[in-house]
Amino acid sequence: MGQQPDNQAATITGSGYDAWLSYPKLPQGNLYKQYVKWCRAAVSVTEEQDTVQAALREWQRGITSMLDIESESGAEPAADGFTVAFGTFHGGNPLIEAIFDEAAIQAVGPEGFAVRTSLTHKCIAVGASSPAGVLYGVFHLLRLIGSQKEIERLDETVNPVNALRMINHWDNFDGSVERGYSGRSFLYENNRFTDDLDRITDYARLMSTAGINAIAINNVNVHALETLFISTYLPDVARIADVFRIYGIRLFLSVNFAGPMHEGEVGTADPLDAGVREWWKKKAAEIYAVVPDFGGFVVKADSENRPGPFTYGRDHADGANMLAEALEPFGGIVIWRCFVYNCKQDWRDRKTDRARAAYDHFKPLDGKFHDNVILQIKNGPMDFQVREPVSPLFGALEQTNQVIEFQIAQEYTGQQRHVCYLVPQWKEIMEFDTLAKGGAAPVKHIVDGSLWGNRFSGVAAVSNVGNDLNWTGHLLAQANLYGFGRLAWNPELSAEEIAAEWISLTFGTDAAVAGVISRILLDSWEIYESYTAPLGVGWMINPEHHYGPNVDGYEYSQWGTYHYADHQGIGVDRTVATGTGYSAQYMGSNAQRYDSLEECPDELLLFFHHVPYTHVLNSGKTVIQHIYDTHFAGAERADGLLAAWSGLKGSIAEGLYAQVEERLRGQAAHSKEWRDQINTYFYRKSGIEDSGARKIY
Ligand code: GCV
Repeated sequence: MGQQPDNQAATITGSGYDAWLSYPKLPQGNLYKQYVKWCRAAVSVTEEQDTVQAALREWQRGITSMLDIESESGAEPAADGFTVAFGTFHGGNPLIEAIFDEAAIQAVGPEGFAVRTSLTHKCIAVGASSPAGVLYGVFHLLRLIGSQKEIERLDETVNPVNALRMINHWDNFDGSVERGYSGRSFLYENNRFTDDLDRITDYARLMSTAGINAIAINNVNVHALETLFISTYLPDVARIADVFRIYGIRLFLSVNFAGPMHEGEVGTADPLDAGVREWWKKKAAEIYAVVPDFGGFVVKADSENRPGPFTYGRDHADGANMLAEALEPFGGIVIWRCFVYNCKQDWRDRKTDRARAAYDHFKPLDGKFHDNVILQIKNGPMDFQVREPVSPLFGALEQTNQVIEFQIAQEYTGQQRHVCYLVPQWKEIMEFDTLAKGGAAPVKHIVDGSLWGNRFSGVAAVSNVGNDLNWTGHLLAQANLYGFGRLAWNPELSAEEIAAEWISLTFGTDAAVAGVISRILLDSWEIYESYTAPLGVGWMINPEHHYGPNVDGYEYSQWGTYHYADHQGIGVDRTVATGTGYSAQYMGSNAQRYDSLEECPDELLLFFHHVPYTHVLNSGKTVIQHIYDTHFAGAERADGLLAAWSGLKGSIAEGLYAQVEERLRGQAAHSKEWRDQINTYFYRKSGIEDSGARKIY
């Protein structure tokens, strides 16, 4: 991007660094002429405000690159008088003030924008209530141009559906990234904050143009030194916040619940202890003194060996409310994670069930949290598997702010070595009807706050970026990062639309190229699922690093596997009558459907039921034959992804082509390992032959 030193320019071209801000040149033609007509003149911007100026820079960069024209700000309009103007509604720009009347202004929310082509004023105007809205609006216009849409008759008002659109980094101060698959952190190295604010600026540009407005910069597993981010390292935190602010992004920090003890000043972290409460209040004041728009804290407590209120016999409302009290005077919020479970639990009784944990812990606390606490709930009851049911906590919490947590990092979905476009999965989850309030209560209306009228709500996700030049390791994994932001902004966008946007902004508008890449993306989740985890079983991965097949491998399998396979059958009995009773955490017909062997959807059968290998699915196949067939087909389809991509050679930049080809080649080979390990394991376990008599190794 423009910020990089010249000597890096050659490396950067074709590297993917520019991502969806690469602004590929547009083809000549009628639309091109239309764009030049409107955009070649001066752009009218009257505000000096940092974010508006950032929007101006983005505009100039975009049209110079896409249309090969320069546009000065404030200079005279072109001879024929066409121009572009943007600014806040009351920012003093006469064109904005003339084009948007009071009704138009009223329709725009705090982060929204209106974009209108006024023939009277010969002006395309982007108006917003806030500078961040201007930035979003300008990028919207650039996206329209970049994806070859008409701009002659624009009249749109666009507001984000979700108020909080957040990225969680799991970056550690030593420079490692927990579940990072794109190199090391670009925020820290060797227990120092980076000096490369250019890269942070480019990151903020990418995030804001995807619609992100909040970023937590450190891992939820907060280690000793990161505990000091709220004290010793505050000046460094503030430098990053200064960059984020320009792009409409509020900075959050993950904090260690035992912070008061780590810093040695207070001998306890008991949330009801007066000294502890004072300590956090003092910290909050210190933070806001240097980061006045600080977002708040993200907290992982009492989970996977993290400290928390349970140590003191307190509950999670006690813990969260104590922090909330400290932040409230400054407008800060506490994002308290519901990923709370005992990783050392022994489930051999077949009644103890990790899937139950979030609901069992948090449902009884509904209504007990302060209104600046948000519960952050993972999309499923377990942990970002390729297939899980939706967490039953959605719908169950009627009086509690909540955000959904997705994982853009592909921990269990190919670790950015395999392509797995996750937007279709996230869409399916957002559309799931929880049946709360008597029905028609999809997750998307719970997390956008409309169902229960929450004060705070939104969508968060674990980041997939690192210091790899292309940010995400696998170039196609950028589509997940962009897609998350877009979906968080507007859950009504389809996976196809988001893919199409990302493709045209990254690769240009060649329809044949777009068709191939779109197919690869849209098929990829199904393909990945088919050669890895059948019928909702999950977890068949190597311990610790979680990459690659290992049917009994997951580190917490010492108490019995997560699939419960023996020589007769497979799957986890989560029914009420004979299993863990997890199915009863759902509402109404959802509970019945999952509990019933007949009605349970095939793709989740083994999540809810333990069945013989000969059980016949709704598809008409037996479970064992389904396993064989999907693994053979999935591995073949992985070859197909590579073949499809190979057809793009010569049609896209060589650098981009080559890096994806290398990943898809690796994926195709690795899919065979998955196929063979899974098929062999279940063949040996069950002793049942493949009806197709294919070779099982
Ligand atoms: C940050 C999973 C991951 C952990 C992660 C945890 C969490 O267990 O494997 O690396 O820890 O989720 O979400 O807190």
